[in-house]
Amino acid sequence: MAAKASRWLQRLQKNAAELTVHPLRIGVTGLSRAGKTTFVTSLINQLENYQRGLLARRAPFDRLVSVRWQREGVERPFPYLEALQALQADPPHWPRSTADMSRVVIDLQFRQSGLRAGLGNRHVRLEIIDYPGEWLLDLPLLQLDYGQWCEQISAWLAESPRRELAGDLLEQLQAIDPLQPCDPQQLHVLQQQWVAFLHRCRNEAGLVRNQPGRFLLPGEGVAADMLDFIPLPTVNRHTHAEEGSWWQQCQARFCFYRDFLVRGFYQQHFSRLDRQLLLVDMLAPLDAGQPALHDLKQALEAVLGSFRYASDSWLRRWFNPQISRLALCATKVDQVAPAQQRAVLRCLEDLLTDSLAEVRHGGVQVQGFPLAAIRAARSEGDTLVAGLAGTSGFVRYQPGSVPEHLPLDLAVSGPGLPELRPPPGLHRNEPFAHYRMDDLLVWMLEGRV
Ligand SMILES: Nc1nc2c(ncn2[C@@H]2O[C@H](COP(=O)(O)OP(=O)(O)OP(=O)(O)O)[C@@H](O)[C@H]2O)c(=O)[nH]1
Ligand SMILES: [Mg+2]
Repeated sequence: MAAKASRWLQRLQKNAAELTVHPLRIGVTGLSRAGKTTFVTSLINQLENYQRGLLARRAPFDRLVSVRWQREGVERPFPYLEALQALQADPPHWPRSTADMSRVVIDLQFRQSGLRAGLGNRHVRLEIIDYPGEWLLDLPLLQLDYGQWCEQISAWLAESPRRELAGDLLEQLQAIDPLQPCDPQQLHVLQQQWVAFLHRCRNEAGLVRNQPGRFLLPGEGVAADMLDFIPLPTVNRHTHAEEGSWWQQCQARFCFYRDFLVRGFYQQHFSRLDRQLLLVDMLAPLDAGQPALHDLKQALEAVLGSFRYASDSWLRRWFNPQISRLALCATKVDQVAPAQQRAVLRCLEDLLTDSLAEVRHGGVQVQGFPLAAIRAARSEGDTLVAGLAGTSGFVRYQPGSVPEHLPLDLAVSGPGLPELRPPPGLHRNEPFAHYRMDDLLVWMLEGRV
């Protein structure tokens, strides 16, 4: 009788364990071109092929019994099949650039070990949210009013290279009297010019602090006319004007942008994340030189501001964020020799020393990974062999060296890297060759399986 009751209890516990879903929400972010789409594609591929890739021998994946990528019922689904199509084309090419957030849901069933071995499988639901890091650059706006924002933009416009890139737009903006009635058509034209200026900042000078972030990456569901506002250099925090004035029109839309788009994103998505991956292409700015590195530092410091949760921080009070682990990933390190990959990560950590200390101080564990989601280059001796983007042949090259550490003035010469295309022969049902995707996944799941 007792044996029967205990078997019954065990079966009940097993059913309960299998029915309970343990969610793990992972945010993936990075500035434009950081490698997010390629990373998420490789991550799904590694999980789908866990039995044959490097994951097969790593705990807890050695206890993984099934993986299901949810194809239906996911809001704003990540374009996995589209990305695979690009990578499997002949010649292969990289997935196209994305401009909005997207989601992936993957169900994982793990066999339990030790005392829980008889209790059935543990069901972990990975929810991955890929969103543009540029959206985090808007975080400081939450603490500014329109006048303070105008003051800040004026200070940025006073310095090179923004001053030169703005050209006569700066004079046009200075000519506007904020107290006069607003001309909606002129406002629209100026807003378009501001967007074009932000594109120049990003594309010509490699600058990354481009505000408002959603002027470059609006995302879905934002009415275009709500983005019709511009910074006015003649406005400061004391300016005030009547209904219908330039000041009033711009400040009302700025407030909508700040309170609904920026704050809404934090409330809806960001505050629910358990883990965060921050992807950074450190190699391109190392090659571009000092101004690009300087701007990357500023931008990433602003991004990392979203992960500072010290008990006295306003972010903790407003959003009560749950992120407990942050992976800082230097991406695309397959482009340099394996012996230099750790130096790329070290340079990135040097760039962010103070901000990382702040993040850790707020109780978030931070770990760095020199990562390649997909190895495009094969190393042979001290050279690399890879296909160049836009061609069909292969080249053998020797990358220049990556400094062991970044000097304080950020004056370095980069390794001078060519742009590569994806390797041939990628297939959905074969694990892609990578660097350290397995280490990263193990770290992300630690303590949750
Ligand atoms: N060698 C190498 N190049 C990569 C890798 N991942 C990305 N790249 C390169 O980086 C570019 C940008 O990668 P994406 O994955 O599109 O980056 P993203 O962050 O999604 O970019 P946006 O959608 O434009 O914001 C690709 O087109 C490739 O040229 C990698 O693992 N290895
Ligand atoms: Mg993308």
